[in-house]
Amino acid sequence: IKIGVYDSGVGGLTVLKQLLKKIPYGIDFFYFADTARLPYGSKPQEMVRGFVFEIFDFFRHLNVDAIVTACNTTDSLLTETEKKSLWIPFFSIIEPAVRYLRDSISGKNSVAIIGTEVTVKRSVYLRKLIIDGNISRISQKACPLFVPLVEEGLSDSELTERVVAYYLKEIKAFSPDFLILGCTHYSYLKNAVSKYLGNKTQIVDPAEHVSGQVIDWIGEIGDTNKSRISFYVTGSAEDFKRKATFLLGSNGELKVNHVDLER
Ligand code: DGN
Repeated sequence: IKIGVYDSGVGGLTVLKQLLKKIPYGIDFFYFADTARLPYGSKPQEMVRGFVFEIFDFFRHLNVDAIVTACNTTDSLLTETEKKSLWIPFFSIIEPAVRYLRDSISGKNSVAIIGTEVTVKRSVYLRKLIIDGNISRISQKACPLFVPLVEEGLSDSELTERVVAYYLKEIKAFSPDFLILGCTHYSYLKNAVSKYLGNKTQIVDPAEHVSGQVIDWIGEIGDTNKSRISFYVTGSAEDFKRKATFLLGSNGELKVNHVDLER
């Protein structure tokens, strides 16, 4: 079984890591990172929609059997109809996190969402939680500097702590019961964010909720070979290899290929 996973950069590795942990056998994972065109979250919506359909075309050439989005920004930009009418199953990152919250909290709870500018503008989490989850105490905030900080390897720096305080000041005052990390890059900032917000706020990482539906779709796996990963990046392969080796905590040599999408 071949599964395509994509993001603009290293953020989606958090999703890949979860998938590998929960489906360690029998899968060929293809991880695509559009590093040459990162960040997605601050670019015009039509432009990013164009990028994502190019990525889907690339996955079509690789003959993947399903696509898992590891990018909230592009998940927010696609309509339900577009997701359903792809030639293979498409797994959303937003949907499972919303379901988790809907099932585990009551309308009395408060929720905050952080994400890229596009994700916040599209407000998919917000709308779904209000409509499906009956949540009325809800707020959201775009944190555009978070993605570059993570890409630069600065997740655990003092600079990040200051940027976290700068963006999350109002959210801290709102003191939500739950905070959704609505961008896969933000998983790397979990420590800094929870240190700033304090114990009252439970952090929800959507990357941890994606694998369930994928596992249901796969069903029984007869193949006992370890799952394999191939990486494809539009920017520097060397640079990505270095970052991904560190972030995945990998001790083997990662196979990273450079690709040009504008064929
Ligand atoms: N990691 C992506 C997300 O989950 O939205 C976006 C990163 C970016 O390109 N800004």
